[in-house]
Parts: sequence; C-alpha cells; structure tokens
Amino acid sequence: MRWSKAIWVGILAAALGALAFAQGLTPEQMEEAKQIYFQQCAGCHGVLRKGATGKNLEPDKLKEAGKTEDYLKAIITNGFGGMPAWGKLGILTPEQIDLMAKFLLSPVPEPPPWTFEDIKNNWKVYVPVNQRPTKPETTRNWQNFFGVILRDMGQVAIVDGDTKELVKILPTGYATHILRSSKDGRYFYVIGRDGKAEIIDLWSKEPTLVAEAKVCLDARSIDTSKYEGYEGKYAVVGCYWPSNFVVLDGQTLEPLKMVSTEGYVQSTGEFLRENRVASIVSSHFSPEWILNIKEGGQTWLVDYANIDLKGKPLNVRMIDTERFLHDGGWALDKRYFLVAANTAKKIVVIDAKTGEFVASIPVGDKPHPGRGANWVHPEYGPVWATGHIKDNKIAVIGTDPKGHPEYAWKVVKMIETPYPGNLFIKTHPKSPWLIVDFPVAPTPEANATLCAWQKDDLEKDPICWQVPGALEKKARMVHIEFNKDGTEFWVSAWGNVNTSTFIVVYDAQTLKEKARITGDWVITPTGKFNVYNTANDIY
Ligand code: DHE
Repeated sequence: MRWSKAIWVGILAAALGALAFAQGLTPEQMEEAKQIYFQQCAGCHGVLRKGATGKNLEPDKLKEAGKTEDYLKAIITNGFGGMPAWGKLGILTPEQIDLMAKFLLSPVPEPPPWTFEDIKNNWKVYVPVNQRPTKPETTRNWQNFFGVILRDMGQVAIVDGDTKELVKILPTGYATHILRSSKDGRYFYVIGRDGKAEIIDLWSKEPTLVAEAKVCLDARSIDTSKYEGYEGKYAVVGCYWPSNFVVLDGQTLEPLKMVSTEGYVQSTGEFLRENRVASIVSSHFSPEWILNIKEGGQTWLVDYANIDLKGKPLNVRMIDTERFLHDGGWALDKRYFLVAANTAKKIVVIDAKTGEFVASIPVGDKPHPGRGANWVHPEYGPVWATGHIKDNKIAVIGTDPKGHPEYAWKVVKMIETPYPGNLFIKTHPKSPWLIVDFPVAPTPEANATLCAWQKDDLEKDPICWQVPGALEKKARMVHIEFNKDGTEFWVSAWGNVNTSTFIVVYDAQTLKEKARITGDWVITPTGKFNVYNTANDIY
C-alpha cells in the first residue's frame, strides 16, 4: 500500500502532539511555543536547537546537564551573557516563559521544508524591468537616502538624508533584517527573518517595491553580483532555514538556482542539517560571492559566472575557517574580508583576490563587527575594528600586509569600553570619531549610551553620553550610519512595538545633536543604510 503524504503528515503531527502532551503541552500551546521560539530564540540557538551563537538547547542535553524547568525560567526571565532578559524587558509574559521552559524540555519539532517550487509560487514582479525608469525620476538627492528598517512593523522607511523628511514607507515583511545596495545604488535589496527578499527602486518618482520573492523560511543575508560586467545581474540570499543559498535574477528576483549548505563539520565529521548561511559579500576582484557558513565553519567562494548556464560547472570553493561564522566586512582596500567567528572568539581573514584563508585572529568574547569600521591610523596604517557582545573591548586589527607588515592581521590595540554588549561600530573617512553602541549590555543606562573614540589617538579616553529621551522610551540605541558626505551620523532608538521613538542625528565633527527624526511611524527602528555608503562599502 502506498501511503499519501497527507497520511504521513497526519501521523507525524499526531506523534508530535502526543510527545507534546507528554510534556504537558496542548497542541495550541505547542504552536504558540514554536512561534515564540522562531521569533526570539532560533536565530542564536538554531531551529534544531543544536546551538550556534547561543548554547545547545536539545532536551536531552539540557536534562543531562540538570537544567530544570525552574532554571530555564530564571534564565529566560533574567537573560544570560549576550541573551536578552526576555522577562525583565517585558517581551515575554510569565505565562509565556513558563511555556517556553516546558517547550525546551520537549522533543524538538521538525521544521517545515521550503522548496524551489515554493519560491517560484511566491515570487512576484510588481514593476516589469521595461516599465522602470531609465534615469532618476525623483528630484531628491536619492544617493543620500537612508533606508531605515522598522523591525517590528515589517517595514522599510526611505528617509531623505538632506531634508530628513520621510519619503515613503514600504511594507517588506516580518522582522526585516538588512538592506544592501546595488552597485549603482539605484536599488535597495531587502531581506527579512521570514526569508522574504524585495527590491526597492529609488529612481521612480517615489521609492517603489518592484519585485519580491519568499526565498526561504528564515534568512539574514542578501547581496548582488558586483563584478565588472555582472553588475546587478544576480542576487543571492543566504538562508538560515532550510540551510541553503538561492541565486535569483538581480532585476526580477526570479529564482534561478538553489544550493544546499547541509554538510559536515570538517574537524569532527558531524553532519549538519542546519548549516546556515550568515554574512555574504560580493567580490570586486572576480565574479564571486563570499558566503560564510555558520555551523560548519566554512567560507564558500561561489563563482556566479556560469550560475544559470546548463551543463556548466558550479564552482564553489570551500575553505575550512572557524566555526560559527557570523557578520563581517571589507578592509579599507576591499580586497580582504574580515568575518567574526563569534564562539571561537576569532576574526577570520579571507583574501578575495587570491581566494585564500589569510589569518585567524584571536580577539575577545563574541566579536560582533556588523561590517566593522575602517580608518588609517597614524602608526598602524589601515586598520579595521570590531566590538564584542560579551567583552567590554574593541579589537583594532592591522590590515595592510604590504605597507605595514609588522601590524598586519594582529590586534594592534584592544580598547576598553565602559560596557560589554556592543553590536555595531562605525566611522567615515571624513569623521575623526569611531562611534560605538551597547544595545545588548545588561543595564538600560548602558543601552541608552553611545561612545566615541578619537581614531588617531586611541589612548585618549572616549567621550560617552546617554542619549536624552532613550531611557524614558525604554529604547536601546542601536546601529550607526553616516550620511553620504560624512558630515553626520544617525543612530536608532530601538523601543518596543507600542511606542514611537526617534532617530538621532549627530554632527560627525563635534558630536553635537543636530536633529531628531520623529513621527508616529518611527517604531522599532534598527538598521539604517545610506545609499552611497552602502553601495560603495564605506564603513
Ligand atoms: Fe543581525 C547583520 C544574523 C540579531 C540587526 N545579522 C547580520 C548578519 C547576520 C545576522 C548573519 C550579516 C548579514 C550580512 O552582512 O550579509 N542577527 C543575526 C542573528 O542570527 C541574530 C544574532 C539573532 C537573530 O535571531 O536574528 C541577529 N540583528 C540581530 C538583532 O537583534 C538586531 C539588532 C535587530 C534585528 O533585526 O533583529 C540585528 N543584523 C542587524 C543589522 C545588521 C545585521 C542592522 C546589518 C549591519 C550592517 O551595518 O551591515
């Protein structure tokens, strides 16, 4: 007898339901817990709960380690290391915390699949390529637009960097994560936690969503082909679940190719179904993307020259680097790519020109650079820096093997910060300051604080200040972005979904507040991306 898929699914669901009942969870509670786990926990701990940036949460392992329901409730309420205090912050209710503690001690539910067919069926072109403008129709200075993520609203706001006016709000999807620009800056490419990718056209009279595709069920990264001759031809999305990368048409987001990243941890031979794609950058030296495969600890160089040609080889070079790769950015020369292996407490360096693994540099606990910050130091030459989630340190690394070989790929300076819990640091060639946030530090006062170090004199004490109004709004100051000419930088006040907050604009020379962007639409602002700086990798 051949059993239909529906019968199998029914049996599986019933089995899972029975398991859940065994842990005292009804099917409805199980659904709620799965939802909360996906929204708050899976990013760090993985859908299969094997751990990555966060710890392993498999029920057997928890039980073996003597982690009781009460212990789990206390951790979820009060936070731990870089993990937010979900209870204290008011994000989860005591009942939800109770539910989550039970859920963690229950068998791990099977995450659903998402096929190439599913992507095709969830792909839409809103404005065909031949109906898009051939030159900018907007009269605004679109190269100084900022794309501001309104995380919990599932929106991206386009704000005019010259006038600070809201130009347009576009619906993007659940918990939009990052924006990246096409090489000419015309398009913003958007990716959200729900795996939905979009293209926003900034040349239209007003910014317009021109295409969208639901590429996976969970994702964090997107980029485009930037090598000469291939500009904007392809886009690539790095998926968390299912673990794969998907190549799309760069103008329409039509899915072209799906490549699984399931595989083995080279050092242990362990097979990983959850082997997620973290950060992606697009090489300027060859038609290649650099993909960082988190759990497996590999950096993949994906040659996209032949990617949609039948019968041509798909050339992927896999380099074993370090485990739990996360975020990273280019050095000043845009040849060397530096990426955080956050649990290994290392920064990995890849040479995009030769395709070689150059160095693995020990830094502090849980490095988290965002894309990092680049400048030329009077003694060390070109340097790149990262902050850390768990340590109160900024590691400054020499990046000029030719001109300053004695400092290359070494931590030339470890700066002490007043708090741990940094997520992003940023500078601009025209600003003398390195700006640092503390959104995951353990106190609200630290979360509301920003610090600035003088780039050419790292011995000097920083200037730190609590942003007025942030504490009252229960907001964490997060993610710094400079405007096109580097005269000002913007920081988001990340509050909760019921409260509008603000984006504060500072003078990049004096650090004085210049303006505040407010309005009932400013809800949960997180990342902000200036068109010119994002297109040109200026950070
Ligand atoms: Fe992010 C970048 C993953 C939590 C805001 N985030 C990235 C990148 C990855 C990543 C892989 C690099 C993309 C690239 O360059 O191609 N982020 C994750 C997670 O897995 C994690 C830890 C947990 C999760 O569940 O998502 C996580 N990230 C957060 C947040 O809590 C932040 C502050 C708000 C949010 O959206 O949830 C956040 N992440 C950002 C931002 C960037 C980012 C703003 C881009 C920084 C930049 O300047 O490029």
